[in-house]
Amino acid sequence: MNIIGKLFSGSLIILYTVSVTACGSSKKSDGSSIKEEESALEVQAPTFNADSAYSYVKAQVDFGPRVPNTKAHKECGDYLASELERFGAKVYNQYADLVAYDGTLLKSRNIIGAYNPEAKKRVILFAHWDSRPYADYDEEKYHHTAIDGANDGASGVGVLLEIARQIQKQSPAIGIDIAFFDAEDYGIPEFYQGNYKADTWCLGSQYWGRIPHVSNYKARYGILLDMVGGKNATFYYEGYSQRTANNVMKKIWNAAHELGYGNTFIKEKGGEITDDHIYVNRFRQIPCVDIIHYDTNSDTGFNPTWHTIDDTMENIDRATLQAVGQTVLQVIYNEK
Ligand code: AHN
Ligand code: ZN
Repeated sequence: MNIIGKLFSGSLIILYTVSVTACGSSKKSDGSSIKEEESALEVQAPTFNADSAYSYVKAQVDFGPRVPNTKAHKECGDYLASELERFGAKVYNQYADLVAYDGTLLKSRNIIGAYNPEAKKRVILFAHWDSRPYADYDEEKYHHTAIDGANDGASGVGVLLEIARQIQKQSPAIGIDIAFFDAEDYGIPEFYQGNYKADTWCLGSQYWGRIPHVSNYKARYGILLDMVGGKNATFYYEGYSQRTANNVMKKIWNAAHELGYGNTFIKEKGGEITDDHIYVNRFRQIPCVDIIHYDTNSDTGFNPTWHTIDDTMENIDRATLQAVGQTVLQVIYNEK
């Protein structure tokens, strides 16, 4: 869009000096004009508070490991639903008995907070809130120890609770749904001796994908936050997101770079990961992007504390929460 177009378009005129450098049309040598990338910073998004997000991560960890069928899980579920309510969302609870890889029935609960529920234009933000019953990437003696899941689970939920708090103060132009999926991390462990069973991860999102909290649920796109609180976190283009939601993914990474988080959001390809976004996309045809800590130097591809007993609060870094939270806020406040 050129400057005149921008002045008349109703977008923020005060910020046009910023956007002129990044947008506008330019003439190619053959005389035709090409539209350049628009700046992600035209709209003023609220300021994400990482201390607040950190406190929501800690509150979850303080319950103990949130393994389905435990007291900590039950209590944390109640806490999350009440927080979403406190932040003004319309809250839906989905209870389901989901069958784990070994036949265990998991008393599961997906928790969804809807903002502006009547709006047709929607974006869904999600994370898993359960934590893994096994430290199966730790020493063998810890394989059956449940992890704190400060990063793996609680970090994404903590960032989303802070986003919920911001939405209550100043609502974006579109409807937002915040979904906390259960039973993501009860997937088949390496040490299991029984028969292999496919699709054992992401049981909560698989359930929601088949039976969403409102019938015929649709959204423009979805953003999954998984392990978004680790130290020196790096987020690469995740393979499945790239194939099914390339435009949204580029939009997120561009926003991050404009906000100064270029060292965290790396514009290079990472791995392809089985995660909740796959099922939200597969069952509901919603393009989804997984923002997930990917480490090119580690054996697992994930951060060094992944599925170990070291996935604790000591390894949570507010700077990472800030980078992810501010980026996601910017992206959703840009939607119209
Ligand atoms: C697998 O390990 C197959 N997928 C990673 C999904 C996950 C587990 N995210 C967090 N914990
Ligand atoms: Zn996990």
